[in-house]
Amino acid sequence: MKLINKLMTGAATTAIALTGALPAMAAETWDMPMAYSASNFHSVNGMEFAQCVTDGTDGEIAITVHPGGSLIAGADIKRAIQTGQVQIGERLLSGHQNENALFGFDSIPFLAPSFDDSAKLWEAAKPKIEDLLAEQNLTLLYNVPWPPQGLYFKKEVTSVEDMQGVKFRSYNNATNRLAELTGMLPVTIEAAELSQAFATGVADSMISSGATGYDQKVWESLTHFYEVDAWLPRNYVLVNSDVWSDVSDASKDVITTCAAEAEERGIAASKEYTEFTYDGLREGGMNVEPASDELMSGLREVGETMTAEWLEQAGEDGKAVVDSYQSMQ
Ligand code: PCA
Repeated sequence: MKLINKLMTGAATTAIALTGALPAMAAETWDMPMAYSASNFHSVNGMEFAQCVTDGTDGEIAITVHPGGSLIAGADIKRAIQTGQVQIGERLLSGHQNENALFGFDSIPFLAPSFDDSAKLWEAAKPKIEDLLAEQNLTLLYNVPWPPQGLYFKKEVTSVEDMQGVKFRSYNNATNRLAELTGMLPVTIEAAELSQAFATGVADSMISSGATGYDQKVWESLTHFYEVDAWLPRNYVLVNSDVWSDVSDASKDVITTCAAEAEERGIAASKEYTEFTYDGLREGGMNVEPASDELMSGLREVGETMTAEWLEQAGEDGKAVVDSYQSMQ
């Protein structure tokens, strides 16, 4: 065989081999760390989203979910996605208010205390948050609010004075600041570590949703939940922008469709989970009731301070978000 023929045959063989290998070569696995327990509604929703992508792309992109902070702890998930350590993941962005105050737009006390208000606030904030994420090599696929935040204690609390000196678990700057302004002692603890933290007395209180108290069976240690409806913080599913730009148009379509469905499903689950988990806390033996007027008025004062501080930190962009939200009311 002449050399040229040999080469051609070689090339043809390689081409056939490549074609045959294409589906396998194109197949990618994306690791998706999530910080909250496997049974949490965000995690269940994320697993459905992952399945939707895996099925919809015919395995071209297969997503493996790692809930409960098992692969990466909540606080480190954003960086892991940014740097490409993982391709995709879910994070509570208000946990990064130190980096940019805008990330805390969803944790301003009493600004948007219902699901409807929270949806409007998100609409107002979305362009700015997406820009901010783009600067950080992150692309937002979907986000879902937690149910309204209320206060958990190990005793009856009817005023801010009763909160003095209590050890308080925080999950972001806003919760930390709330503790400081009410005379509590904040300690940052990941949701996945909560049952243990309460059982060992590292903390005796927190602000969170009924969902997180329920998922972590906090009735084993705590006794009271007060409905405060302070804010509805959001979890965001983010993909590394370099990874995203390499995705084929067809797969992008599949992923954005799965993401839109996940967002809708997640919001519905969050709404449903609110009452369901209050009932669960009651069944666990906790007192679940609205906060007293006195407690609420003390918290509102604290909320005013926190709102002013946030507006100061978030500058013009922050003010634009709040103004745009208020114009929708
Ligand atoms: N649960 C999360 C954040 C907000 C919520 O309801 C947590 O407590 O960590």
